[in-house]
Amino acid sequence: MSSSLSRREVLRLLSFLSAGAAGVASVPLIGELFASKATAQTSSVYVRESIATFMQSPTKIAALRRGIQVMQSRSSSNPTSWIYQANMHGIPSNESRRLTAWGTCNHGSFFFFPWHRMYLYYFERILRQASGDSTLALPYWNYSDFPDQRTLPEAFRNRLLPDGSTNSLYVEQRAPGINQGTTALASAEVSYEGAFQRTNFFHTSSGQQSFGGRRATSAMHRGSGGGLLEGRPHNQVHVVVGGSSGWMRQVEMAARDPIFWLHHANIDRLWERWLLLGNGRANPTNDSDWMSDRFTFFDENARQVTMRGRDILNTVQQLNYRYDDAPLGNQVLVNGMSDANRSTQQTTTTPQLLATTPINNQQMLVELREAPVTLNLRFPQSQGVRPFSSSRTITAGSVTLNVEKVEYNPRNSIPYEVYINLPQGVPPDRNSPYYVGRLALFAHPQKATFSLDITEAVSELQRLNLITGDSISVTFVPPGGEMNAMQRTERTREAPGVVRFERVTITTTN
Ligand SMILES: [Cu+2]
Repeated sequence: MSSSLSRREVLRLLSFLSAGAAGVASVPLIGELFASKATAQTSSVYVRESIATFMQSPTKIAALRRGIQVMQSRSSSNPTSWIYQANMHGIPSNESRRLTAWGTCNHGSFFFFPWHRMYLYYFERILRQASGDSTLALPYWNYSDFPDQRTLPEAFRNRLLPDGSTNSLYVEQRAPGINQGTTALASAEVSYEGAFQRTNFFHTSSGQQSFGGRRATSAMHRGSGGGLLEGRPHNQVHVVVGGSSGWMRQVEMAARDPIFWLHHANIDRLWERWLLLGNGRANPTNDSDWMSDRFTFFDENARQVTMRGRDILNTVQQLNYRYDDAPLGNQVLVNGMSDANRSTQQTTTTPQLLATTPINNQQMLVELREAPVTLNLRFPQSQGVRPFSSSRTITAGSVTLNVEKVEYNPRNSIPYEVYINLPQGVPPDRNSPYYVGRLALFAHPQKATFSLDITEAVSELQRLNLITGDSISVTFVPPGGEMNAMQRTERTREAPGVVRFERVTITTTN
C-alpha cells in the first residue's frame, strides 16, 4: 500500500505541476518551493512556508531559533513564555499551579480544528515579536505531500549548532531514531486520503465518522469522538515522534517540543486543503456552539483575549496568514473516488461487524507488553459471504479497525505498530502492505475505543490477494529498536506501561 500511495502522491504532484496552478495569484511554483527564494509578499499577509523551503534561509531559521529562545528565557508565569504556552495545551503532572487557560486544548471533538488554529495564531504572534523579526511566520512540516520529507527536519536534530551554541529547535525527549533522522514516518501513518474522502465536517454519534470530529456543545479536553484527520496523520505523528515516553506523545508535554508547532501548522494547512475540495465540504457554520463558544488565549503583549469559531474561518481575511502551497484542484486530489461513492459518505448507517476476536464470558483482557501479539479474528456466523472475499467489494465503503476499551499509561506506553494478516515468519515492515499504522493513543480517554481507518490497506491487501476471505489477523508489534533503545537511554526511568484492551473488531459502514 505504501509504495502505491507514494506513487499516487507523485502523480498528484505531477498533475498539479501540469495544471500550472493557473489563476492563483502569487503562488510559488514547485521549483520555487525548493529554491531559497521567498514568496513575494505583496500584502501584509504572512505566508507559512514548508520547513523544507524555510530551512534554506539562514535568516529565517535564525529568527525561529531566537524567538523560541527568547520565549524560553521568560518566566513560566508570563503568558508569552514558552512554558506558559505549552501548559495551555496540557499541565504536567508535577505542576501544581493552574494559571489562566492552562490545560485547555481540545481533542476528540469538532473543536479540535478551531481551537488549535487559534492556539497557533496567538503563539505565532508571540513568537514573531520575541524573535524581533517582524516578517517571521510559522513554518509547517510537510510530511503529507513529499515522501522524502518524512524524517524530522534537519534543523531540529542536533543539540548544538556548528558554532557550539544550543539549538533551541532540539529536544532530547523524542523517539529513538527521530533525532538521528533514521526513522521516517510511513505512508500508513501520514495518509490523509480517508479523511479527505469525508464530506461531513462533524458527526453526531459514536460509530460514525467525519473529517473534523464529533459534535460537542462545549470544550472537550480528551474526547473519544476524534475526526479522521485528528486520528491520522495527527495522532499518528504525535506517537511516532514521541515514541513511548517522549514529549510529543503526551498531551501535557507535547507543545514543549518545537516540532509540535510545525506539525500542527501542517494539520491546519490540511484543513484548508480539505475545504478546497468542495462537494459539500464546509465548516459547520450553522452550529452555534462551534461558531460562538469562546476560548481564551494571550496575545504578544500578554493581554488576555478570547476567540470564537466565527473569528477564524478565513485565514487570510481574519487572521492574516496563508500557506505557501497552491489550492489544488478537485480533480487532482479526489482522483479514484467516484461521485456515487462520495454521496454515500454522509449516510448514517450503523457500522456492521465484519470480524471480531472471540469474546468469552470472562471478558479476558488482551495485554500488550514488549513482544508482538497476533490475534485471529472470527467472522460472525450470520455472514453469508465471507466479508473479505474477492466476491465482495468493500472498497466502496469504509472499513475500521477498533480496539475496544483500551487502558494505557498516557505518559509512557509503546506506540505499537499494527499489521493486518502479517504472515508468520515475515518480519514486520512499516512500508509493507500489511502495515496499517500505530496504536496511536494520544489524548485518548481510558477505556474508550481506539479506531483506525483501514479502508485503503484492506483494499490493497485484497488487490494483492493477501486477504483470502477465510481468516484475518491483527498483529501488534513494538517499534523496532524502541525497547532496546529505551532500555539504554532510560535505564533509570520506569518501563513503558502495559496496554490492555478487551477485543478487536473490524467494522464497515457500508
Ligand atoms: Cu497535536
